[in-house]
Amino acid sequence: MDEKRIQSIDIATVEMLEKAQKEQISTVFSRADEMKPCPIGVEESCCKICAMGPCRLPRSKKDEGKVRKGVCGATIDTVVARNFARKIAAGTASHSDHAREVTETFLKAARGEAQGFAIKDEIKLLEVALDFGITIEERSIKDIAIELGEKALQEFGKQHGQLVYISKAPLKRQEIWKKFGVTPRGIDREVVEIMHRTHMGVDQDYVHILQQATRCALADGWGGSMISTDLQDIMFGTPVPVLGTINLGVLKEDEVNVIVHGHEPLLPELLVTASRDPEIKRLTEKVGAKGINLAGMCCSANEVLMRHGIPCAGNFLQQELALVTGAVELMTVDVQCQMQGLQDVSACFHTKLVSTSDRAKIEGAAHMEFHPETGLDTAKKILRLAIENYPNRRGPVYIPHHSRDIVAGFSHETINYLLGGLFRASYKPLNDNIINGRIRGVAGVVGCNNVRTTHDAAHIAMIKELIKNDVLVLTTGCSAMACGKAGLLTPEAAREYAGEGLAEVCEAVGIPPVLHMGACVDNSRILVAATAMVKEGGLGDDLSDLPVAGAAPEWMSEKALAIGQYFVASGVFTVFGTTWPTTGSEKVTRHLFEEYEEMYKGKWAFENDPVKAAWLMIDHIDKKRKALGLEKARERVLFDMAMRRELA
Ligand code: NFS
Repeated sequence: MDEKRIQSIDIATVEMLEKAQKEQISTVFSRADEMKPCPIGVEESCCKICAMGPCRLPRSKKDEGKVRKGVCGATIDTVVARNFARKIAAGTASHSDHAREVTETFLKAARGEAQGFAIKDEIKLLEVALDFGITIEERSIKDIAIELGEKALQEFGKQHGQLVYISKAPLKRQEIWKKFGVTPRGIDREVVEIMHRTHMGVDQDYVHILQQATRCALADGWGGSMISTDLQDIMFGTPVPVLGTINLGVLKEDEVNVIVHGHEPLLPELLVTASRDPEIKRLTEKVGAKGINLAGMCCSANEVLMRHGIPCAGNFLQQELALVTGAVELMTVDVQCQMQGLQDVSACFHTKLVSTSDRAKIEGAAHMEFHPETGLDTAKKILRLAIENYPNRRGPVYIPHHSRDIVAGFSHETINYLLGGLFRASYKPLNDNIINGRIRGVAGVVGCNNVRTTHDAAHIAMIKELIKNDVLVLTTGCSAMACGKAGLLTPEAAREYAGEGLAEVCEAVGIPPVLHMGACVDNSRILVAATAMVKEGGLGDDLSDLPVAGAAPEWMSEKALAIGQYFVASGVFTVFGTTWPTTGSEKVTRHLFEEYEEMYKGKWAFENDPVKAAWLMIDHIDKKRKALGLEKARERVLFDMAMRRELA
């Protein structure tokens, strides 16, 4: 263990880690100190897809100059490409299975069979129905919604043709996808095909394997994730800017604390409704608590924060620490990013850990399954269990008193409206400010925390560097939460941290320099926003022409790789930090880091230093500005005093 390792830059996290250490509670941080990553696995030089291995193929002196091969003859390039593709399949499957659950619930809601759910955003329903080619005319909202639900569900099992949302992308982009044979047909089909192609003895050409990885990732970004976002918006409301609070300090000593953790916002929505039920309130008073305090964790937190202003307890690496407070009566978990370690931590306190999805159980945890037909009843049952558990707190609780105010909920629709106004909603002001150079470009900084690097540090260092240099940042997931805790999600942050040009624009519109766009599936909102920029005009005719870049500096999950791959295949230069999973093969890495630029006009990069990574992004943005003939405009903004006076 490295004694000097800084575990987190977040003070609430540091305080709770001290408590956990004192009380000898195992957390992801202590377990990471005890277990070094496998050096062969880190570079993905290991093949275990058949029982003749596992074959270990790390670089070694004795093999220098030779092609490393497994016992079946599979080259290191095939092995690394297979491993990479399988991760993308898993990431796509995760987002898309979430989308399937949402779609099935949506269909039940449309038919009036989902307890507590309704169609909230009728305007978005009509817009999305048009995308799906559904006739609107004089039809009822119910009819349209049912047809949309049915058509959306078909996207998963479709075998031929292309996904509906593919035609939302700029035409030039669609042509590139066609040219390289990566236009996704059906969501499930692309995932299944990766699993088949990477089985022993099937696809054994790394370029060809990665082609399918790209097609699968596009089925995530322009398929599963986009369907989730759209149908969730229609059912629960499209987010608009909302004031919220973030960090472990949102937990309350004298209230019943319930944390919703996971990803699918279905049950969390109903928990919000149930927490306002008079009977639940009465029960809360009966046990002597001042109220019910619902708080979010991980991407579920982003969902309920954006739509209801529900406080957010923290991001990925804080999940166990929330329980270490001893103040949490109950935590619900559904799917993804939930550590099994939660069960051990909850057992140290009175906390009830409750799994709620029929696809995920945790050994030892209670299980109360969510089904749309009885969702509200289940939500109330869960809250009753939490209330009954309030008197069982063991000893004094300790809540770190750190939390920050944030503004979240910048959907594509909101940005459109904020910039252009209700009657002439448009991206023109954003494009104009990019063209005149006040805004240098736009970066999407997203993704996880990873315990192998200081919690939140890379997100914050990278984003501060970007906004200081007039790059507007769009953020989601754990990155968005890191920004909230560091005070970057308020309009005031523009004056404090942003460069002069970006600050001027943010102050004029009243927005933060970093826009919280939601959960990880909402990275699809970034694709939609970028497409709107292209369609607005003046910045080229493809996503790859835009002065934009993407990053996930603290990634850890397979979903992050799927996201990165669809960003890259959509023409976006994308930088990852912490670790890179193809270092075992120079050919695979060269293909993704260099040859992709020729093919998809977007490419991957890896840089562990977040400030250097920010500069890779800024240099790329400047390169794109130059190609658009915009470099002069920025020089004027930076150096022309008359223009500065005019701005003032
Ligand atoms: Ni996305 Fe990473 Fe998980 Fe959300 Fe957080 S860890 S890939 S940001 S909570 S999905």
